[in-house]
Amino acid sequence: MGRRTQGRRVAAPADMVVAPALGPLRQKRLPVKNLYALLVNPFYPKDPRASYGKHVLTPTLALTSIAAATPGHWEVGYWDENLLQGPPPCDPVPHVVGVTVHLTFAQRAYELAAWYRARGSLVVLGGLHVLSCPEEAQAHADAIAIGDGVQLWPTILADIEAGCLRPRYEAGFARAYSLDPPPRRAILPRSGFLTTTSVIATRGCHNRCGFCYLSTDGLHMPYRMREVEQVVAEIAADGQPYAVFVDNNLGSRPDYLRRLCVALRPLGIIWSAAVTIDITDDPTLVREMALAGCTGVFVGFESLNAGNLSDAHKRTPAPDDYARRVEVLHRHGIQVNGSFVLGFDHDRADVFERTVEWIEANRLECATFHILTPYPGTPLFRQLDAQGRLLHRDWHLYDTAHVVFQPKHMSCEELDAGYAWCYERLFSHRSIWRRRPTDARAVAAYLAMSYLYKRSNRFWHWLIRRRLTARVWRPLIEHSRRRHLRFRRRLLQVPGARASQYVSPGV
Ligand code: B12
Ligand code: SF4
Repeated sequence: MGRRTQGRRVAAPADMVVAPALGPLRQKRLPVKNLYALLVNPFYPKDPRASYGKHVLTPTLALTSIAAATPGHWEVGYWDENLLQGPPPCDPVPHVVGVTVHLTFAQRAYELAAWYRARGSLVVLGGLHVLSCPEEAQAHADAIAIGDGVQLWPTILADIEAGCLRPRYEAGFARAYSLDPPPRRAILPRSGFLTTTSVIATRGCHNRCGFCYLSTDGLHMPYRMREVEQVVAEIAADGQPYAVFVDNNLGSRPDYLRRLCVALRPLGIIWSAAVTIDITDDPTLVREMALAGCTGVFVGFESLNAGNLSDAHKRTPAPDDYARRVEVLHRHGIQVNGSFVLGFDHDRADVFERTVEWIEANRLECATFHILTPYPGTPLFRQLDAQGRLLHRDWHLYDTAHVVFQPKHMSCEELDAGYAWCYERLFSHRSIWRRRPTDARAVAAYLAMSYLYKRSNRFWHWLIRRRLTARVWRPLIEHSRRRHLRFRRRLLQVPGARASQYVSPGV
């Protein structure tokens, strides 16, 4: 029993945890630049216990999607505060500022809104948090967009031009996804991200877990799929060796995923995606994924306790079958990044060690841990609120790295310390070593990736500030891609070949 009761506090550079200063609210007004829209992704504090790499892995698709829906006579600017280049620009003062809002950075979004409005810009807020808390967001904006911004943004800009901006615009997510224009990635600072190809093929999920934002009141997001040809053309046009699918669950419709894989194969790229573990129901689909360039999947296991999963109404294979299923993915050279939620009602103080033990025993290449977090508007939020177990509504702490509710079978301090311990242990030399691939030939690449990507936060900070992320990572990704192409050829030649001998380091 090596678990400490107190998680170690890890120091973080100031600019990773504190948003850049904005300057005085009131100052001499500069002229507003007509027909210029600036799109902003607000700052959020980074948890130093997890890898900083994930924050610059790939950009959010919200702003590039909205940029694509902007009429041609508007100029569009982009600013991501998480690239650590200081406060967003205000010379010239934009005519319109569009800000994407998640609950963890809602406060920062409101500060930015006040700052730009004081300078004469019109501010439009959109995103998930605006959908779950519209009244709160309304107070800070000239207009709010509830739901799909791609549909709403052109109307909002047209109303601004006509001088009849309304305070609230609403659209659902039921429109055919293939009608959306491809995201406008040309506006991105390409050097700032490991890859600019964040791409989305589907929307929604066949599940509706009680803690997931997809079960937010008023959010009707049927599973929607884009034409595979559209997705492939979009990836090809961005010209990057590595793509990240940001779909909630790329595997909800296995027949669609199979078609997508067939279409992706000729591109010769590598990619990763979030899926549920039932993807392994059919190993031939997993093989198709490998042949199409899938090097890693992000799997929401959530919990190893069946009671927690059934409380959350998650339709999933039984946890005691997870290990076999992880092996199906590994056999095909697909790395597994498991996502685990801590603090469910069936979790007791032993959940931390049991979870990490399982991760190590099954050699998961990576894992992410989340303290159970009730997003406003979800069934979980309602339940904990009704039980009087919410500690506060400070949304910036609803980031899955802080305890915001009273757990059932442990204290808040135990949950906090257990969460910290999980990361500490996962990134320890011992754990990295225990999780190495069984094939000795794959170990060096695995170790290089584990140390570089997951244990080098100081290095990441340096790269982000200097905008060197793309330049430094590109050769490594290219190397991975070439190794993977060799592995694919082998997989085709020898049906049933075990991939572990050829496992790619992935990213
Ligand atoms: C990529 C991603 C990341 C990336 C980058 C995120 C970023 N902010 O840049 C990384 C890996 C860094 C990341 C980290 C985290 N993430 Co994240 N992430 C995602 C993911 C997978 C995709 C986001 C995306 O591009 N979506 C596609 C776009 C098109 O959809 P959208 O954002 O909803 O935008 C549409 C509308 O909302 C609207 N809209 C949005 N903004 C605006 C703005 C305007 C002006 C208008 C008009 C309209 C509009 O129009 C868009 C088009 O329809 C989502 C899940 C998902 N599939 O959405 C989770 C998600 C956003 N992440 C989530 C969380 C919890 C986190 C973390 C806190 C988790 C953690 N502890 O590590 C961290 C930290 C981030 C933070 N503190 O907020 C939650 C947020 C929950 C919530 N209610 O806010 C989500 C929903 C995942 C989930 N299932 O719970 N994440
Ligand atoms: S399986 Fe994942 S994406 Fe789907 S509803 Fe559950 S938590 Fe959300």
